[in-house]
Amino acid sequence: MNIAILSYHRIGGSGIVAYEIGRAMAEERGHNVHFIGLEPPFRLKDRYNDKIQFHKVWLKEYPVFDFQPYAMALASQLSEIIIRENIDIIHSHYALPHAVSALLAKDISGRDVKCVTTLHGTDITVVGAHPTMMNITKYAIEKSDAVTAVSNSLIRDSESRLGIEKGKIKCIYNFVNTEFFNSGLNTDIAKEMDKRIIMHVSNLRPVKSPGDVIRIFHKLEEEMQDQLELWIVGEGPLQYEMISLTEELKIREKVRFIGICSNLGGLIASSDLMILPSREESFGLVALEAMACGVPVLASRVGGLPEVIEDGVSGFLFGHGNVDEAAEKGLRILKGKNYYDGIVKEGLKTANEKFSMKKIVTQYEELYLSC
Ligand code: GMT
Repeated sequence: MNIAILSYHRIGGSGIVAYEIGRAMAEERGHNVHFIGLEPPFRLKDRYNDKIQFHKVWLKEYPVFDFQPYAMALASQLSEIIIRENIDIIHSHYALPHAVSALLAKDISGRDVKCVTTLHGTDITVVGAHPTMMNITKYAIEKSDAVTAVSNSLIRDSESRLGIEKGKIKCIYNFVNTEFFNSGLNTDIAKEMDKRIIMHVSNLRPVKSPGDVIRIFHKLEEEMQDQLELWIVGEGPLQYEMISLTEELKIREKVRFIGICSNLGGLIASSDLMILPSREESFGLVALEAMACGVPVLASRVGGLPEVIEDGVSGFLFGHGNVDEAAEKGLRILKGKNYYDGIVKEGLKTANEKFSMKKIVTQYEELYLSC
């Protein structure tokens, strides 16, 4: 098959999943894959394959436009690619704008190309559910030939918030590439540390409740006196509020802000606990990446996270905003060696079995073939 993949190819769960699906379709299953976007997927830069091409979307600067119309430029250039490359499937990650551009490109090209759309979360819960964008999001879902969501929770949200008919959206979970995330990656970083590392990875936006990371760490630190350090990986708008909070709680010197890091697997594998206290999370790919690295996860009981983590078995869940419950569970993990090992073992099993890359990529390939 000739497959076009539309995604935001920056660092972030949806871009990673989109890239890994395309890479596996080309490298492991012999399909021709065309990534289309403003920038190539960042993992592609280090990896050549003659079955993979990247097509840059060019934007025409014009002073009358308040904003460059990316969705239209994409639709126009994609309609040409459909014909030139004989595209069979367009796989859009995010309803907006990608699925809309894909439908428009199909119409312009006049070809019977199939449109597959994957919903990742904020495209529904934040953007799509907003009255200004609801009708076009619903249109993109209803007109796509097949629609998937990364968790059952996201399917329920899409059905209830947008009034989508039951059965239209199918759940295909996210997965993790264990080449980049595994317990063997544990690096020199950890060996040089005399403290245990508590980690948080996100884009530090309000939906991630990053202030709770600091509050939970503060409580863990109070109990474990100088044994812990908090590492924050990623960057985003709430970073300065987080820094102020560390100063207020007098723990500034125990918290490192690492920023964006390309060796994420190595960093995660060097840590002892991952905290993910989000207000909303359709799946929580970083939780799965931590489990694949043999690191226990302490996450809020929201969205798709209970589908990824079994509370008390493969990780721990707490009520969103309940810092006391989170700290109590965090201490249970950090203080009990046998307990810790049991959670790690179950987390690894979940990452390698329930969310195995091979199994999930097969589900996408079967979906493409069934369209
Ligand atoms: O979490 C974000 O803000 C980024 C966003 C993205 O585009 O990667 O994440 C969403 O998609 C990921 C991949 O499917 C999911 O693992 C995240 O849970 C989801 N984020 C939210 O629902 C808030």
